[in-house]
Amino acid sequence: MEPLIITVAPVGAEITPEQTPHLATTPLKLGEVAAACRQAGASIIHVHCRNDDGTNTHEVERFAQAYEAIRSSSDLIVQFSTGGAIGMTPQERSAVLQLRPEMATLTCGTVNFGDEVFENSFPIMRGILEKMHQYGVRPELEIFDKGHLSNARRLQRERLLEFPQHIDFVLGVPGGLDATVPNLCDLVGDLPSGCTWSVAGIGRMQLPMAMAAIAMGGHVRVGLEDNIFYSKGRLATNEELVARVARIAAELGRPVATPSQARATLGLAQEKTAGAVN
Ligand code: KMH
Ligand code: ZN
Repeated sequence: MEPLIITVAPVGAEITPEQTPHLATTPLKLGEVAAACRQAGASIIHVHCRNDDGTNTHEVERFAQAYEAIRSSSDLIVQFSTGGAIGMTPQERSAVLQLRPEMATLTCGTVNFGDEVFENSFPIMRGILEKMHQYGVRPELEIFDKGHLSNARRLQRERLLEFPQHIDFVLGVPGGLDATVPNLCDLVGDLPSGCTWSVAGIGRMQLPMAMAAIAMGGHVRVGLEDNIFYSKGRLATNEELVARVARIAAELGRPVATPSQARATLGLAQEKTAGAVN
């Protein structure tokens, strides 16, 4: 099996500083988290930004500062969120693509999100994809529900998307598909040929989904965006969550990928960056 690509999603848009002291609210802190997670075995960082007070922001300037901080402290693959936070406009969510990150997420359909709705209509998806093409940004397709794969195939028929792609299954969002092994197997069996995939289990399903992905030959996303606990009642740091997956993967005979190996697996250009560990 290929080396394991671990994506760390350290911030997200849902958790608050009141819930955990480990939320990186500034670009400087995000740079520190990136370095620690790189040491622990991560090769991709999925980026959301906050203001100093912990509120959400998708301002281009803040993302530029975060990008610089991450780049000066690590050689991680930088993947921006275009999902943002519920209530942000598609324009706000996608403006950060002008910074030309190596990758960015594209959620492939609308989904209930707790009591709210995470809106990704076809016009919204097309608009984001067009900007990705304009700025040369590689998408990671975020799949919260089975129908999202059908939507991705429709975008392919419209010639806005080519397969194979890298896919991230986000399972266990209240309103999306449950994080179960049968659901994961079903999704993987439905992938267009040649796609690589990772899974992000929400809450206490983060670790079981990661274990299943390691065994199945997939890749893993962990981090406080999806789960703030290491174990019941014990708050986690991002690097602890990454290190645990790397440790278990090693026991199962899957070493973790360096960012350079992950770039090769995903077909991304190799970058010369500061802060490389090896
Ligand atoms: N915060 C969620 C509403 C993404 O980053 O692309 C959307 C999200 C997906 O986190
Ligand atoms: Zn996200």
